[in-house]
Amino acid sequence: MQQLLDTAEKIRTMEIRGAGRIAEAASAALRDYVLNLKVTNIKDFNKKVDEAANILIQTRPTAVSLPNAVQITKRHVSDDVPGAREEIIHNADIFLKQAGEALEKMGKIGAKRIKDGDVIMTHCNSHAALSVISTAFKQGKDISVIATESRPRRQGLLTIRELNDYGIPTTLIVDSAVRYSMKEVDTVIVGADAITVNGALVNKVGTSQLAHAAHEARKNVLSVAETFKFSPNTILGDMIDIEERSADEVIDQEILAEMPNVKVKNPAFDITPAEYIDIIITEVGAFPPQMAYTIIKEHLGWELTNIG
Ligand code: RUB
Repeated sequence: MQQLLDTAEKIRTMEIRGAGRIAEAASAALRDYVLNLKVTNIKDFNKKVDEAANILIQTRPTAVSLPNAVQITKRHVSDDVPGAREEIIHNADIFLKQAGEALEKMGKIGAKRIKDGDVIMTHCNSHAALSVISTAFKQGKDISVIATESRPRRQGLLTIRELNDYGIPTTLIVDSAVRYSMKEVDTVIVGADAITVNGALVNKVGTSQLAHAAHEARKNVLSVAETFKFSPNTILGDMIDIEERSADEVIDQEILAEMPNVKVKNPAFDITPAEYIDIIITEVGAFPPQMAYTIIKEHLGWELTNIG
């Protein structure tokens, strides 16, 4: 259990971050947990697995990839412990393999939407978005990137390092310079923490204003999202919970304490409506956001009738 708790803590504190990476870490943690789980009856086994799954799911509320990965990993039909254990280990191994392959496939599909000479704007630090950008660059396309800082956690600094290491010409801007810089941009490429059934994109706070500015300037907006980032529960009317993080990330607590009339709000994500998104690049193809229901139905295997 300690190992699983360590992973949960790393996800909570964002040592492991990004919707894809937290999904992979949770799936691997659950696999390693059942590997060492010393119970002999299936009822106890299932109870322990559910407890462990809940610990992982509760670490961060917004990225749907996390509960999806946990569900995909823990489901089993065996009613004996060795069989159930084997199924969960197998599920995790397949999930991790497919997640790695998805990044590559999305890179190839998305790169077709990038032309020679394009200027791309990206936000935060998305491995999926970077896969598309780096694939286009490796194909020899002469591209450059404008990357936002992404306050308050400044994930943009991770992005510019990665882009620099690829050799891609990159400009760092502060988040408030997005609209001013949009005139230079051809395509906006961002990742996703969740895609809802009506095709809305939930991603790092600031994504919606970036998409709004792109829409106003008639620039394309691509979101790159593995199918496991689509949210089945939104079919049931559930809303995506937007993570509210600590004020410490925005302002020093001592300074804040000097101003009793001031409070801080720090939402980590926001919601971009489907009409601001041109296409969603998944590992199974490029789709308009309006096709989100089909993706959920066909690729997550969940329909209205079988969601718990
Ligand atoms: C990260 C973020 C990323 C998505 C997609 O937020 O919003 O755009 O998670 O990332 P945080 P990826 O830093 O708060 O986790 O494409 O790597 O899955």
